[in-house]
Amino acid sequence: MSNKNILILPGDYIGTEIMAEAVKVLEVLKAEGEAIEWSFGHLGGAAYDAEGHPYPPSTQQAARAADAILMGAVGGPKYDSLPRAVRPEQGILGIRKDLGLFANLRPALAYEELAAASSFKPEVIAGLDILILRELTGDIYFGQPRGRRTNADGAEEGYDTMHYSVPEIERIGHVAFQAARKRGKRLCSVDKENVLETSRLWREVMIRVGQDYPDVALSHMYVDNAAMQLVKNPKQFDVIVTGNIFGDILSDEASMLAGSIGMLPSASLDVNNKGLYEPIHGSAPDIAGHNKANPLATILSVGMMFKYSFDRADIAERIDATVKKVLRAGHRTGDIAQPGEKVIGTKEMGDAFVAEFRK
Ligand code: GGG
Repeated sequence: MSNKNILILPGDYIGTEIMAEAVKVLEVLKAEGEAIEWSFGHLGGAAYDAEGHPYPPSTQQAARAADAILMGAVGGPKYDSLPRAVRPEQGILGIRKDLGLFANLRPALAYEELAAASSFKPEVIAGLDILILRELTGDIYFGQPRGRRTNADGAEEGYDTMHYSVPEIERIGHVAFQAARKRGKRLCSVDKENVLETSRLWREVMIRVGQDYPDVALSHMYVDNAAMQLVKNPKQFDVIVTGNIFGDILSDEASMLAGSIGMLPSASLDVNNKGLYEPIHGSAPDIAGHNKANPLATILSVGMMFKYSFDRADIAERIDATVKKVLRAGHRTGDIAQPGEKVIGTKEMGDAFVAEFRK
C-alpha cells in the first residue's frame, strides 16, 4: 500500500510555529510505522512572497495531488495594503473552492481541565460537546457580483452578494443530518430567514432534506438568537449547521466556551472526505516569533485528518486523549493559563504532547 501523502501549508506568522509542533506528531506516527509522508508548500502571504500569488500554481498542483492537507494560518498586517485578489485570505478561500471543500466541521469541546480558563460558569459548560458545521464554499464569501462602484449620487460604495443554490444547501444538509445521526440526533439549522432570501431558501431545503432523516430532530434558529443562546445555554446544542459567514462568527464565539480559540481544530471536506485540516484561529501577528502560540488546535487537526481522510479514528482518539492528559498534567500556554499558573511556550507544549503521546 502506498503512503498517504500530506501537503503541509504552514502559512503566515504563527502558522510556521504551530506547524512545527504538528510535524513532531507526524514524525512519531511515521516512526511507529504509519504509512504517511509529507511535503511542504506555500499558501497565503508566504505564497505571495515566494511566488507572487496567495494560491500559486505549484500549491494548486500539490494540493490536488495530496491525500490530505494540513494548514496553519494565513493573513497579517504585512499584507493589508495588497489588492483583495492577492491578499493571503484569497489563498485559503481559493484552495477551499478549488478542491470543493464545502463541509467545514468545527467541534467545540469544553475540556474539564480548562474549566477555570473559561469565562463561563462550570454548570453552563461542563460536558459541552458541540459540532458546528459551516458551509464553506458559498454565501457572501463567493457570491457575484461584488466590488466597488460610484453610485448615482457620486458616492463610492462597496457591495457583496449573498448567494446559495439548492444543491449547495442540500449537500451540506446531508452532511449535517448524517453527523447528527451519529451523535445526539439533534440538528439546529441557523439562518436569518426573517430578513434574507438566501436564508428562506436555506430553511426550506433543510426541512426537505430532513425528511430523509426522521430520526434526527431538526430545529431552526435565527443567527442573532443563536449567538445569544450559545453563551446563555450552549448545552442545548448538539450539531449546528449554518452558512459560511454565520458559521465563521458562531464558531469563534463557541471557542470561548472551550476556553481558548487555540484549542479548536477543524476539518474542511469534499464529497469524498478529502480534506484540509487547520486550527480555526488566525495567524496572530501580535505573538508571532515569540514562542507563545498554542499548538494544540493544530495537533487536534492532525487527529481530525487521520479520522476523516485516513479512516483512523483510533489515532484521532489517541490524540484527543493525549491533549487531555497534557492539560491534566498542568501544561499551559498563555492563552489557557490562569493567573499564577506556569506558562510554557509553543515548542514546550509540542514537546509535552509528544512525550505523553509516545507513552
Ligand atoms: N487557520 C484559519 C485561518 O488562517 N483563518 C484566516 C482566514 O482568512 N480565514 C477566512 C475564513 O476562515 O473565513
